[in-house]
Amino acid sequence: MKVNKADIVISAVSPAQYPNTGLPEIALAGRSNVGKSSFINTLINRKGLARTSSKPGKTQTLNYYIIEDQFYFVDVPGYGYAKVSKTERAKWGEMLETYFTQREPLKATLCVIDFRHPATVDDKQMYEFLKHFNIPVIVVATKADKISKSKWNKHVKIAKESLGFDPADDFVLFSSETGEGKEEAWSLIEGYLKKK
Ligand SMILES: Nc1nc2c(ncn2[C@@H]2O[C@H](COP(=O)(O)OP(=O)(O)O)[C@@H](O)[C@H]2O)c(=O)[nH]1
Ligand SMILES: [Mg+2]
Repeated sequence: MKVNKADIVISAVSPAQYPNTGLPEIALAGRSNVGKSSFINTLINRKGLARTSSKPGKTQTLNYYIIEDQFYFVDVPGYGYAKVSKTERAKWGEMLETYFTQREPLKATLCVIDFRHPATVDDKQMYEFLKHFNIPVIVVATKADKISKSKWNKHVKIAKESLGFDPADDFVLFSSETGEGKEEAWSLIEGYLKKK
């Protein structure tokens, strides 16, 4: 998709604030700092639309970006927060569960993992959760630029094994630095957007 138009719509703190346009949604799930915001910025060719940070984020909101008036990217801030209270974490977990299990316009979720390291317990849980609820998943292994190409095969194997990857799913090797995987990601996303 050639993107000329992209805007943040809302940072939603509660379901009442989710858009009611009925436009399809593509969510991004993954640990804080893994590269979700960078992924969005890379796909839409905008450096700073989705906020990126080198610090793990604190805000617990679902960030809706409208793309070409056609669909939303929903940036779901990372699980695995160290600094939030138990109560806050439980509340956040509930909000995510409700979103992922009941959100009708949700077409697919990008499960974003760090290509440099094996998937974490949190990554695996998120992946299994999405699979359990039959939510279409695209695994995006990002920061590929940090690994030399000669080691890519080995890292793909490690990533898949540690995640318990289902070969029926799609796996995209990605880098927001080099644009690796950008076209492949777009073509998979567009495939889901076309599905009824
Ligand atoms: N080298 C490299 N750095 C990345 C990549 N993607 C994200 N980063 C960096 O990782 C940090 C966290 O990225 P961000 O997109 O904010 O992660 P988020 O918390 O998942 O939204 C930032 O410093 C980014 O510049 C990538 O593909 N390659
Ligand atoms: Mg982010």
